[in-house]
Parts: sequence; structure tokens; C-alpha cells
Amino acid sequence: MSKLDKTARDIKTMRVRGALNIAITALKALDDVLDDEARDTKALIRKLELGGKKLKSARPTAVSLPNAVNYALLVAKENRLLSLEEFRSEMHSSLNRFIIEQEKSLEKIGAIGANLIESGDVILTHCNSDTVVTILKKAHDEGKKIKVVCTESRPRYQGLITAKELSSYGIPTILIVDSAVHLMMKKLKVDKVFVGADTVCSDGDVINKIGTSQVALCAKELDIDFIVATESIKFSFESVMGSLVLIEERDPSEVISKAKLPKVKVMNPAFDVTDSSYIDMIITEHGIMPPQAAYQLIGEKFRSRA
Ligand code: RI2
Repeated sequence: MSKLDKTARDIKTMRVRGALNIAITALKALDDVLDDEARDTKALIRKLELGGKKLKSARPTAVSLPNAVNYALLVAKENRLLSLEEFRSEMHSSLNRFIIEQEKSLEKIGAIGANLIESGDVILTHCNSDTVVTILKKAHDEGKKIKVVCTESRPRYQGLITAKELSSYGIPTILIVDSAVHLMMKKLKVDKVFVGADTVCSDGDVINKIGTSQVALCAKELDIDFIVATESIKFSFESVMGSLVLIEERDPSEVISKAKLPKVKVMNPAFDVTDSSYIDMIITEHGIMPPQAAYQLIGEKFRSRA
């Protein structure tokens, strides 16, 4: 199995996961392809295209994955007239620059998000978002005394990753089951909710781990700020063109083994859509914006593709 095939498999099986991490890992896999044997530039571009196709099909929902691959293929196209060696070197630097930019975006969001947190805040988060974890760690580093409530995030219990990471960082952390969100928001006096995103649509709707929209409903009902933290690589240009985001349906065995309920159809959607009207703000590396500004950001970011 080639290195790229292995990366595609790891993304599919969620050994590699998290919308930003998937994008960066895919770019690194394409960067490796650049060192493959090839007759000429055209042949190497063909390999990148084939590899990109495999990577894009590994998981369907987080748009950061196709956005990252499309970026690499766009740069490849722009450099198609270079000699093989020039092409390799130009591509290596472009891809590495892009990866560094993504990492810087994460840092910037960490700083912006931490500004929104006050000492004494009780914050609830769902699933495991590196972007949200970065914000919470930054707030803690700044000396703010925060408490974080993590949902389990069934079926894959990614909330446990968040809880482990934050608690070992010294942040007081509470774990709850997903269905306890409404009750515990009241009981623990949650001040703010921070979640990540897999895809942001042009109308400001946010697609994130299954259960996010229920958390948003509870936050709205209790008048708690619901904040989405996401790098702009997760904004969907295709949504401007009317494409609907495909919600990944994962294997039912992640929920329960077939043997336990042989006659029951088990469904396992991995993501849901939170309507923009439930979102108070979106934090990107460009700053804080209302969800309604998503269209504008997509226009500025993807102007070249329109
Ligand atoms: P970061 C994850 O998807 C979660 O839904 C998380 O909220 C989102 O990606 C963003 O994560 P999955 O890959 O990019 O766990 O902020 O299905 O790390």
C-alpha cells in the first residue's frame, strides 16, 4: 500500500481526524507524492490528481479536505510549464507555506477566542476540536480561571479526548453524557458554548459533529452564547453554487454490535447542521463575524474559483 493510500485509509477510519488535521495530513500526503518517480511534470501532475481524488473520497463532509486538495491541484496547474525539478521545488514550498498558514490560523483563532473568555467562565464544548482546545488552553495560559464541560460525543466518544487533553493541561474539566446538556447547562451555569466546524455554508449554517445542533438549541433556549471556531479553509465555496453538503453515515457497528439488536436498523450519521440563527458568532483567523457574513468571506477567499 502506498503512503498516500495509507493516509486515505487513516482518514476514512478516523485514525486521522479533526477537520483541520485531515486537511493538513492530506497536503502532507500530496507533498510526499511529489518525490515519486515521474517521466515529466505532466505525469507528476497526473499522479497528484489521482492521489487527490483518493484523498477527497476518504470522508465526505468536512470541506477542509477537498479545499486543501483543490488548492494543491490549482498550484500544480499554475506551475505546469515548469521543468520537473522546478515543479517539485515550487510545489514543495507552496504546500509547506500553506500548511504553515493553516497552523498560524489556528494560533490566531486561539488568541481571538481567548479574548472572548472571562475569568470564572464555565464553558461547554462538544466533541473534539483542536481549534476549540487551542482557545481554551490559551485562555488558561492567560491566567483565566475557567471550567470546561465536555460532552461524551457518542458514538465515538471524542469528548473524552477533549476532557483528557484539557484536564491534563490543568483546566478543571467535567464530563457529561450527551443527553445531560440541557440540565447541566442550567445546573453548572454554563456561560458560553464553543464548538468547532467541519463545514461552514454560505448561508452561515454550520456542519459539525452529530449532536452539535441539539447543543445549540439548548443554548438558544437558555440564552447562552453559541460560538463556532473555525479556520476559513472550512468554508464551502460549493455551497454558494447550491451544492448540499453530504452528511457522512458511518458504520452502525460504531453505535452497537449487530448481534445485540439483530432486528433493528441502526443509523449512524456523523454530523448535523446547526442553523445560522442559533449561532451568535463565528471566529476565524480573520476575526469575529456573524454567521450571515459567511457568504462574503467565501467570496473574498475563493474569488479566483468563481
Ligand atoms: P478541528 C471533527 O470531525 C469534529 O466534528 C470537530 O468539531 C471538527 O472536526 C473540527 O475539528 P471528526 O473528524 O478542525 O472528528 O477544530 O469527525 O480540530
